[in-house]
Amino acid sequence: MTRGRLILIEGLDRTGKTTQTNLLLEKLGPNAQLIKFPERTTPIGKLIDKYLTERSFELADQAVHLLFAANRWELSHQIEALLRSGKHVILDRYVYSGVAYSSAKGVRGMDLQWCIQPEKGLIKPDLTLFFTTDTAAERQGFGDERYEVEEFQKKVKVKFNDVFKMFENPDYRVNHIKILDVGNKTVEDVAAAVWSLVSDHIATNKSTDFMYF
Ligand code: Z5A
Repeated sequence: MTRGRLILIEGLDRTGKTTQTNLLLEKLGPNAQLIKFPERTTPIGKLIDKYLTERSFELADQAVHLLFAANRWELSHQIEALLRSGKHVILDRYVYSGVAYSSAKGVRGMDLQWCIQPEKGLIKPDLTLFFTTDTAAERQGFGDERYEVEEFQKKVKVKFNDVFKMFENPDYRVNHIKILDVGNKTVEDVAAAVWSLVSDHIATNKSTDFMYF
């Protein structure tokens, strides 16, 4: 049996990742499962949620970074089992967010190489769609959580570029990142672009091997 595909929708804040991962789940039907990171209901996820929503709850930046990575490890066996059973797994944010947001803080020593270490060994997505825009801060709900500050989001955007460049390195063997500019596009237009890339990927990629960070 061919394994399921690991499909990641990554991107800047408020670019419509949750909207589009939900629509993609509907399209793929019962043969798919959606997992959103941070997964806020697990023991570690509850701590992350508290950190993001309560500005008085302070944690060292290094500890926060390790919590986000640990949250992915909490779900890693479930993801692998689903893929091996033939189900497609859709991810809403994953490792690239972890590295981009933490390194954008500019904390001494927390560079890209430091940030990637706790992610090593996680399964790599087969296909990553990265949503970018210049207009996300105008969208509803921006500003509710800790990182939703325009200046910080600009730094995150630069870091995502650096992260993807780092993964162009042949050692990482990741060549499945597609960048979609979603600014001023309707939900339906973005959904059509996503479906075109995902359906094409599923139709043409049948490898059974996993790649790992
Ligand atoms: N973070 C981290 O630091 N390290 C990590 O390892 C991970 C995450 C995994 C919470 O993430 C924070 O955690 C996040 C990164 C950090 N901080 N920031 N900033 P989250 O994924 O839980 O955040 P969220 O608040 O649930 O998602 P989001 O990024 O803010 O939004 P979104 O999922 O991209 O967008 P949406 O909810 O689908 O849409 C936003 C609004 O726009 C909504 O009103 C939609 O109806 C509207 N929308 C959607 N599409 C469109 C289009 N095409 N046109 C117009 N309006 C639209």
